[in-house]
Amino acid sequence: MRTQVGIVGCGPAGLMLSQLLHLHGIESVILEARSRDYVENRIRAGVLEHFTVALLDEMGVGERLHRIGLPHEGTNLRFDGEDHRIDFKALTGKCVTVYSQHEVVKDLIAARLAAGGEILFEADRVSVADFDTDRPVIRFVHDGREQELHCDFIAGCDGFHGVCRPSMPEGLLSAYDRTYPFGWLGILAKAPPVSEELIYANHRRGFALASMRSPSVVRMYLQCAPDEDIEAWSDDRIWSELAVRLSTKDGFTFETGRIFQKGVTPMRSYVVEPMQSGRLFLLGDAAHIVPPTGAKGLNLAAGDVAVLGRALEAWYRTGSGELLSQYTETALRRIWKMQRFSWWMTSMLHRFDTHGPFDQRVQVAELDYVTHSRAAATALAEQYVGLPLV
Ligand code: FAS
Ligand code: PHB
Repeated sequence: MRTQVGIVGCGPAGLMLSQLLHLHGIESVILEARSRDYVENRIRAGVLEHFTVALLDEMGVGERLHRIGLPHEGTNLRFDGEDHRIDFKALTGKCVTVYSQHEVVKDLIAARLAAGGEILFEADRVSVADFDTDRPVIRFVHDGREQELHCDFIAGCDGFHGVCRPSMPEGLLSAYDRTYPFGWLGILAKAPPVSEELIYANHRRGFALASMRSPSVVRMYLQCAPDEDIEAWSDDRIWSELAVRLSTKDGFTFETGRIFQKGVTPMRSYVVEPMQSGRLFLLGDAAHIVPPTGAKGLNLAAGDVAVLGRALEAWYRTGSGELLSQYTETALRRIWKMQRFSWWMTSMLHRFDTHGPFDQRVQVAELDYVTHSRAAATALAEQYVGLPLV
């Protein structure tokens, strides 16, 4: 097999890159380890930045997003039993859209296949080679047959546990890593949203987040131990803990419902540098992980796609490799700013066992400052809705 860009991974990064390249007349083939059904139903992120929505519109896959997605013009920080709204629209003129990552994946797969794009699902034993030459190759087994995909470039969009990052030359990568002393217990439930906009709650028992997926499905999270045993959390226990952590002085209550999905996600910050070696480029979770407090994971993948897509388009159109050589530097400038934002939101909103009374008062003072200073609220808002690409 032969194509121009071989893409490993059919998550948001791989699919967005394939679609963007297609718009520029550049061919690609996506190799995905899992089945189509699996990737289209994997529950992950929920909030799209203004910039990501614009990119999906540019790719021609925004129709369903605008039809069923939920535009949000602000969010709420809840602490000491009171709500404080951050008004994205008034402070930045922009908003975010609540639209599930797996819906984005469905839209992109449909668009790629409708345009004759090639996605090989359930590809086994994928390996990448010769990316230090101008003839890189991806080897894999599909339908029981060993195959080779010869290409000009390889895009490693295979997530944190993929094969592309480990295939980079020994000693090349520097990893920057922070593991947090907690995780998130997340649920999906058939219930109406507890509020019109998201609620990020700092409570003495731990962080809680009330989000949503539709007018009849909620997505909610509780800070928990990183290795929390999900079996120890009955539905009743989850709802009662959410009620405590989301409580307010004026008696906030909300409707519960049937929980149909629950799981624990550990929290970490992670970046590798550089994000490229020869003709191999890393995008999305293959290169970086953020704690989901800032709703950045999927959106950072979109940023990488925009930077590499523009560089590949220039190479094929002019033969210039200048933007390709600057991929890491350009992508990392935005990645590190969003790493800092995600770390800051996580530090401000979560309870740390190592925190004493002084730390807890400093945390509340930071929340008080952010929610009463227009300058501080604007800083939070412009980072939450999405910083410009460069
Ligand atoms: P992905 O991991 O989405 O996709 C990688 C793809 O590569 C997968 O389909 C995988 O099957 C495939 N693959 C892996 N190895 C392969 C191989 N050897 N061969 C072929 N294919 C291979 N972000 C938020 O903003 N908000 C959230 O609330 C949030 N919640 C999350 C919850 C969980 C449990 C996880 C794990 C992540 C969450 N994230 C969240 C982050 C998440 O949304 C990622 O940022 C996003 O999926 C990144 O997209 P990709 O880089 O495409 O990686
Ligand atoms: C979600 O809806 O899944 C979500 C929203 C905001 C976050 C994290 C997750 O910060």
